Amino acid sequence: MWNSLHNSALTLKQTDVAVLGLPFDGAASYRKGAAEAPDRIRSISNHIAPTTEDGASLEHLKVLDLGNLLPSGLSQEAYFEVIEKKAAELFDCTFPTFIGGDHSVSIPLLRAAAKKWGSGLGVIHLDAHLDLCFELEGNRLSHGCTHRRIFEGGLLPFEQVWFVGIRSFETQESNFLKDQPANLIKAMEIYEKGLPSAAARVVSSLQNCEAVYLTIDIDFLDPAFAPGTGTPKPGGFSTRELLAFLKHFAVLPIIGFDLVEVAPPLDHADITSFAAQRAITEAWGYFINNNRARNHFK
Ligand SMILES: [Mn+2]
Repeated sequence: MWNSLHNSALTLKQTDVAVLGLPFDGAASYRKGAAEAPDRIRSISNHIAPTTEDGASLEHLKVLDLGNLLPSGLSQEAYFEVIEKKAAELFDCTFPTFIGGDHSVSIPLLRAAAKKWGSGLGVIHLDAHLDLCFELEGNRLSHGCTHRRIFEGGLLPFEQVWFVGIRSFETQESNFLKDQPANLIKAMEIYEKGLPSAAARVVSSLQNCEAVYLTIDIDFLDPAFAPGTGTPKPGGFSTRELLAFLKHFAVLPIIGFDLVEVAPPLDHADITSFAAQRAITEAWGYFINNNRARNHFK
């Protein structure tokens, strides 16, 4: 799909979408492999027609695949500065689609978005985990610390982030949440009250935001649907349910998203990469034509 849509002659300002791979899994706490995801998902996409599941064609999309931004021997801090700078450039002129990498790569992405939109930004975090640890295994830039790093320094108001699909708590995260109530929709609540009700809570809360950023950890899905990920958590969602969430969020001014934690070496028959590719395709179908989302740069 991307090889038929990708047009290297486009300038960033001319694009509808820019794809950037972030092949970094140095901050995964358990099993690595997410660094291989951008290339695997690209490769799969080249065998899939550029159409949504509803039959809409994406052939009109102006797509520029920027390839991978490599860590190139940099420290994690230095690499993240490079990512943040690139993300800021992309947020200024296109709809970025970032492919991780472990979830730590969202730290510079969220920083860039928060610096641009500030209190006008909403964030939707689809994940089994909160990623609110102060520190994990001695690393403050761990994939388990993503949002904790963002809330520090008041970069983003806590009440404008929605944690959806949560079914895992580190003790330090539970302690943190005692002082700092979060917009939390646990997996069991979605199971008991239904997906539309969960989606409606998020949408009504964020609908007046100037911009909404979406970060999708593939372990939001149940391991049955996404076995290829570093820290799977049973009791999650089907691929069908993920796609349904995306459809609900189409009314929001989504300005870009990342999809992280796909780990091809841990996968079976590329199930997880296929799910990721599907989610990216549907996200483009739902979000790119959303006029509200495009107003900020057109
Ligand atoms: Mn996770």
